[in-house]
Amino acid sequence: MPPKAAKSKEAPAERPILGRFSSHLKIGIVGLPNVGKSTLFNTLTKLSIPAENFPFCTIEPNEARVNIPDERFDWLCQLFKPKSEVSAFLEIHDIAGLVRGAHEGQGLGNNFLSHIRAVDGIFHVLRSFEDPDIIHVDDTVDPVRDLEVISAELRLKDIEFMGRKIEDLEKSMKRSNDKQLKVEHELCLRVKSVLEEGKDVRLQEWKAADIEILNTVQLLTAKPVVYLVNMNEKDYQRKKNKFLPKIHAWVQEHGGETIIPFSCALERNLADMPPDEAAKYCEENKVQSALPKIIKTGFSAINLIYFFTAGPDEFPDPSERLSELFTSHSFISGKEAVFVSYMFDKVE
Ligand SMILES: Nc1nc2c(ncn2[C@@H]2O[C@H](COP(=O)(O)OP(=O)(O)O)[C@@H](O)[C@H]2O)c(=O)[nH]1
Ligand SMILES: [Mg+2]
Repeated sequence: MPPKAAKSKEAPAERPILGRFSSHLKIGIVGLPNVGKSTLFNTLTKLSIPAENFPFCTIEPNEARVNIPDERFDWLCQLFKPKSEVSAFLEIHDIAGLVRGAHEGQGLGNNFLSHIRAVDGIFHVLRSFEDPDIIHVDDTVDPVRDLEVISAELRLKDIEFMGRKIEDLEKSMKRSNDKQLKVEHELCLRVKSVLEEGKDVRLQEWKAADIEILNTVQLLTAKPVVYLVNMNEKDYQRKKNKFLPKIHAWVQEHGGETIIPFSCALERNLADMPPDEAAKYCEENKVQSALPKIIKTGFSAINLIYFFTAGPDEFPDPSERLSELFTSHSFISGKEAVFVSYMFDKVE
C-alpha cells in the first residue's frame, strides 16, 4: 500500500462545475416584462466592444460583449503600450420577458425558456421602482412576488423536462441492461423530487458524478443567478428602498446569491452624458454607476477568471502561448480559466 503522504501530494481531483455545458460562456438578462431589462442591456451595449472586432462570429442585436473593467489592465497597457489591447469580456444576452405560465407556453414562454437554456448564468432583474406610467404585468410593484413567479416558472420547466427524460430512460431501460441508464434514471428521479419540493438544482449538494450527468441536461435552475434590483435614482443614491429588505430575506432563504442594487434611470442618464460630465454628475450627487460591479459579478458568477500576459519574449506566437495557459491553468481554485486577457508585444 502506498504511504499516505504520497496521496496528499497528488493534485486535487478536478470537480466539474454545475451548469457548465459549453465553452462559449454567456449570461442572460431575465425577468418579468417592464422591469428594466432592455434599458439595462442598452446601457451596457453603449460600453460594448463593436461587433466588427469579432469578425468570425455573428453577434445578434440582443447580444453584447462588454469589457471587464480593470484598472490593472489599463495600467499594464499604459506601461507596455502594446500594439493591440485585448481585454477580457462578458457576453450578455437580453432575453424577452417571462410571464406566469411561461412553462406552459404562455406569452411565447417556451421560446424564452429555450433562450434561457442557452446561457450559462442569469442576471435576474427585479423591479423595485414605482412609476404609474410603466405598467406591471401583475398591476402592482412587488418584487418578492415577481421572484416567486420567475423562479417557479424555471422550476416547473425543469420538472417537465425531467419528467420527459425519466420516461425516455424508462423506455431505453426496457431495451437495454446498460448500468449507466439506471444511474441516470435514479438521479433524474432524485432531481425531480428536489424540484417538486420547491428547491432549485444549483442550491443542492451533488456528487461530481451527478454533476457530469446534470450538465448534459442543461437545467434552468442549475444556472448561477445574480439578482439586480432596479430602483429609482433617489433610492439608489440613499441606499434605501422599501422592497430591498424583503428581497434580501427571500434571497437569503433561497441560496443567498449576490444582490446588486442599481438604477436603470441613473445608468441611462450617465450613458447619455459625455464621460467628463458623467464623472462630475457622480461626484456632485455622490453616486456611482453600478455597471462595473454588475459586469464583474456576472463574470465571476459563471466561474470565469482571467489573467494578463505581456512582454517581448513571452509572445512569439500568442495562440501557442494561450493554449499553454489553457492547459497549465485550466483549473485554479475552483474557477475555470476560459479565456485570457493578453496583449501583443509592440513590434519594433
Ligand atoms: N421610472 C422608471 N422607468 C424605468 C426604469 N427602468 C426602466 N424603465 C421604463 O420601463 C419601461 C420598460 O423598460 P424595459 O427596459 O424595456 O423593460 P423590459 O421589458 O424588462 O426589457 C421603459 O419605458 C423604461 O423606460 C426606472 O428605473 N425607472
Ligand atoms: Mg425588453
